[in-house]
Amino acid sequence: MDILTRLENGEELDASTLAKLYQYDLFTLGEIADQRRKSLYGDKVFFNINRHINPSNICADVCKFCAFSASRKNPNAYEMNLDEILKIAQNAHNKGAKEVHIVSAHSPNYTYQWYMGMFKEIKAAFPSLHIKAMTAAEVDYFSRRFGKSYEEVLADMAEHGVDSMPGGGAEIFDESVRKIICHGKVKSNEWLEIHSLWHKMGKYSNATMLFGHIENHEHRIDHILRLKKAQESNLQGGFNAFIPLLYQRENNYLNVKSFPSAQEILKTIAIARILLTNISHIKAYWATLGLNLALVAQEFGADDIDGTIEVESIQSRAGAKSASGVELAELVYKIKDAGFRAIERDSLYHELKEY
Ligand code: V47
Repeated sequence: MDILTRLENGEELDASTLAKLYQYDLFTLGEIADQRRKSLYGDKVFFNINRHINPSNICADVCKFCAFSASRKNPNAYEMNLDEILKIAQNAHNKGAKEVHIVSAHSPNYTYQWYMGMFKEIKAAFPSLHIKAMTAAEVDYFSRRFGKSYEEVLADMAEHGVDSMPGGGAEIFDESVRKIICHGKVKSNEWLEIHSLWHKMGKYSNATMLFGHIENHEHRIDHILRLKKAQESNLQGGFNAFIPLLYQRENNYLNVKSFPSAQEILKTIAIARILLTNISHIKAYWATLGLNLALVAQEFGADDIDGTIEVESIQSRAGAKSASGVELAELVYKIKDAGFRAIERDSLYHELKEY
């Protein structure tokens, strides 16, 4: 029996069998994914007005795919102080941002108290601003560096104003790939454990997957299945969105020779929608896909495009055309021009406004 029928019959299949989904043509996968997406959200495309803040690019870890952290390929090390960060949050708030997405390199220079205090000051100054901050990789780094358990770090984050966690640091869960691309950083089981502990606190987070580098189809499916399993055991809280991040190739140390075609990228998004029946949202992150492909992806299973971002430093350092974010008017125009309804959401996917 073919794999799609077996899936429809509710059979549980392993990653090597499911990897054969890539052998289907794009439109077969796209059709099923689009039906699922439409039955949930019709022709709505979700986005938010957000501001990315990356306090420092000085990093104790060395991920081969990363062009953001200060190194020989990026000699411009920087470290923001609290005033700078508060000014950015103030500006973003004035411009209508509902979320600050704060992710930093693993800088050995910030103290635990300073970092937690930064969240507290932002929350005190702008109580309505949702703070999405601290990847599981940062939680793990803080835990190792300051001798605290994951539980302690997560409890302190919540106490100091962090509302939800972003999905970064997941990369590819397969240990053999991880060893090559980000040896030394948070391990797959630790990443999953940190999110699970956060969910047990009744909190929400996202989950990413970095794809299009040295991994194969089975590694991607394995990654998706591990997330699905983790979400199954959540009694409260959980993953809001799955975000496949397309690898950007410039200014980094990963020696990749071939890159996925648009068909391959869209298949990955469609397969995610088909398999991840328990994660509500699939985000086609425009900063890695480009706005045009991210909009096409909305017909292949995605329902979200991320937001205005304002300043983007991680993917743009590696070649993406996302350094200055996107103007709200342009984002809305493009969503509507592609035939969708442009729905501004908050960080937890409550609908705020239709444009
Ligand atoms: O984990 C680093 C990725 C991630 C490259 O939760 C790269 O809503 C592509 O996680 N090419 C951080 N990607 C960003 C992130 C994220 C982004 C947007 C929304 C959300 C969310 C989370 O950036 C890292 C890493 O996988 N990254 N280098 C690169 N060369």
